[in-house]
Amino acid sequence: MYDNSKLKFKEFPDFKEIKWKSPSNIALVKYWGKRPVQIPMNPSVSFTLQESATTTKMNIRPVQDKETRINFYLGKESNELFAEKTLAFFNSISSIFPFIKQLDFEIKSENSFPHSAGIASSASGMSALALCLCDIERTYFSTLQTEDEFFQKASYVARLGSGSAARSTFGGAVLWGETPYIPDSSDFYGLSLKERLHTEFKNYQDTILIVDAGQKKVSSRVGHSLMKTNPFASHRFEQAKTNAENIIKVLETGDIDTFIKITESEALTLHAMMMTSMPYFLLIKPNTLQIIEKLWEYRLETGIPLSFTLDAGPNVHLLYPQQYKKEIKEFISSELKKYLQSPGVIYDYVGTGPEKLN
Ligand code: 2P0
Repeated sequence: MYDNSKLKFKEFPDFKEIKWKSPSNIALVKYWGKRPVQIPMNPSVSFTLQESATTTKMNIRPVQDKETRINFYLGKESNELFAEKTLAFFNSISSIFPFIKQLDFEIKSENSFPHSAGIASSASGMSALALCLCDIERTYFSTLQTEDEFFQKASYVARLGSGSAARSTFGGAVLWGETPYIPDSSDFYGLSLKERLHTEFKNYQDTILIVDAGQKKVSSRVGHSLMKTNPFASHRFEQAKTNAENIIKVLETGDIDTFIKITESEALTLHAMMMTSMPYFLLIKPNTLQIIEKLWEYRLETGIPLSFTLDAGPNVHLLYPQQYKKEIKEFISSELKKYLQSPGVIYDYVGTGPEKLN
């Protein structure tokens, strides 16, 4: 779709540093199951986060040896594994950006959140890389001149790095995957739902409770692939299609009761898919369930529309309208703190999307 043999330097200009900050996102309707190449089995919908982001600086120069070299720094440390992974990713997209083969890269990447927080750094990291590459194209080849073209291609490329990254190149809420309800939707890139967001959701809060800061035992890559043989998979994909359409309607109308039903059911279904895969596995911990039980009691007692979602891990994302921030903070300190590990609590909220920095 985006292969373009013209994107090659005939001569090298003076290169400037390129710098992008790109957010992570939290799925409300989950992507779990895919087919080659990075095509989701169902549409997913996410909130873009504001505080949890990756900032990536890219410096390029004409290739010195025969093959592209990448130096990758995560924070201040040189990271050989990330360098290798990024090189493999760049090689896989060199027909989209033929100039990659003509360049060496120095990439310096920093996450605003601790590694142990279990926030998807692949989403923010891959989208930041994709935005930098699209920016090289835009700057030196004068293509991608409209915002729509630029961010759509960035989302397409980010998807090839990590599926959920396709949803990190836009702010507000994002749909990735085809649904008949939204005619422009695509399996190949995300679509911003920002303009459709009801006021209720524009600054919705996502407070992340760190239940376990350890490395998870089963990767998302393995989790996705186990959906190929999961006996409930086809029903799950149908359910997610319905939920994606309904959550978009909810985001448009501000119907928080239905929002709660869909997001909590999606979170539990995601983990049910893990438990019913073969081999089966568990990523939630006893304290994940303790928190969910407490949350349900609290909602019943107070009437405050606090709900939860889960990513592929044990940490709990508390979702609620901004006006209840004070109450939720008190609830966390009095009832939930005892279930948490350092760094404990990360306050985030629906964000504005990626940003070019200079
Ligand atoms: C999501 N997750 O929709 C789901 C819900 C985790 C739970 O997408 O193999 O890192 O890179 O495409 O995107 C995590 O999987 O997987 C994920 P790849 P990714 O956010």
